[in-house]
Amino acid sequence: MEIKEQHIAEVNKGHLDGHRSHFDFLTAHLAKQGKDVNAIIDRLLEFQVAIPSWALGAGGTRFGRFGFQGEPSNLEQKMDDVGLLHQLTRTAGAISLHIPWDVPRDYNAIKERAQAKGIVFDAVNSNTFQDQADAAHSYKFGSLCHLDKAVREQAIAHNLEVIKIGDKLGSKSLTVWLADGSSFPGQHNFQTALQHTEDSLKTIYGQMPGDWKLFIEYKPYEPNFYSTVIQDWGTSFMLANACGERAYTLVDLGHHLPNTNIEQIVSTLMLKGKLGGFHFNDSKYGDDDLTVGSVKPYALFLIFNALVYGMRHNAQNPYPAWMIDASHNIKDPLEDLIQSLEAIQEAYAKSLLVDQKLLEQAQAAHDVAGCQEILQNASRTDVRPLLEKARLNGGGAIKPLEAYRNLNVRTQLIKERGAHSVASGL
Ligand code: LRH
Ligand code: MN
Repeated sequence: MEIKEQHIAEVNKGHLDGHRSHFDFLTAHLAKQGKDVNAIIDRLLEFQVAIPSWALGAGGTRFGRFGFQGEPSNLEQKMDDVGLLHQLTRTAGAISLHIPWDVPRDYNAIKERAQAKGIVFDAVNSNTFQDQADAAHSYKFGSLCHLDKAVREQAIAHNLEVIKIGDKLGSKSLTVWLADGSSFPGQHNFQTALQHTEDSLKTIYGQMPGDWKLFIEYKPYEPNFYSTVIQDWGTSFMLANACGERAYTLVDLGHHLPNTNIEQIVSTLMLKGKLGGFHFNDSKYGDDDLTVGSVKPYALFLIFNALVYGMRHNAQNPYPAWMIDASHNIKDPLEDLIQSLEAIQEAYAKSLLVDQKLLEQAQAAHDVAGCQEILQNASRTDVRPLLEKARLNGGGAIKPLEAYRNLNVRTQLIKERGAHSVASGL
């Protein structure tokens, strides 16, 4: 399934006038505030988010999975779906693979397919939280932290294999998330588990190509419910420092205990040059992996405000990796991802409107109410005309979700793939 440029031009026709009047009104309003709208639009277009290969089908929970018709049943079809998202949104120009769920059969064919769709390979993800049929050892009681050296070595070898796969595709980073932990007090010796994990990560880091980055993802609980070895940003930060300068902390928005101040974590990691990237999603309670911005859009804005400040003031921190990590239990996966991409672009655009100079002055004057006004002046601005303009400039759809529906993409995918095709992944 390909969406032709003229199809997008066709669906845009009905929205051009509305878009232009909103855009002109907003541009005039922002120009009065000295905002460079064109610079913001360029930033939005260069902002490419990696789509998780494991979130292109219907996810599920332990209570069940409700399949979605026309799911991509192999990596080629997953590339096609990311291509569709990128055609409509112009901000999904990358895919993040999860191994072994998405091992390429034909590397050259996959690379050509990606190139044809303007997609690059972002971080590859290892998986030592599930046992593979042919595995000699089980990860039931951990992987890189395991008491048994043979299990740790198996997990290290898997990560090195994942790097090899990513290297053949042009990826330049490995994300390690470990389910390793315990579900009952007394089950684990915390120190032994952490020391084994550190040594194992250092071994992986030591054999990573010199231009690669290691992203260490933390999570407080699930699937272990008493302790997780890499439970919080501090532990990930400590392990990244122990590994070396090309090891960083990866922030999955859903991996925080309720009411954690994530924007402060982001600021701290950027100041220390150790923020590697993000797994964007939203949540109400736990690691719910909901649509980005669907529950706490203001929290997302505050995180981007910290990011924009960091990207301006912390040259010591590399350009972060932007990735989505969501699971779609009841929504069409592509519609869900289109909404997530919109929410990410919206939060970024609003954060670019924050008058950081004015904020600094208000902070210096301890004008607390003034500080809030400066932030909310930006977050209360309807920036959607800027997102639409960026997409138009990039050849995308003014209203991607509406275009997806008007072009009957899902119906076409079901025709091509059948109603019962199932995607590998969560
Ligand atoms: C763990 C996680 C991790 C992935 C997995 C699919 O909760 O966020 O990033 O490996 O989801
Ligand atoms: Mn994640």
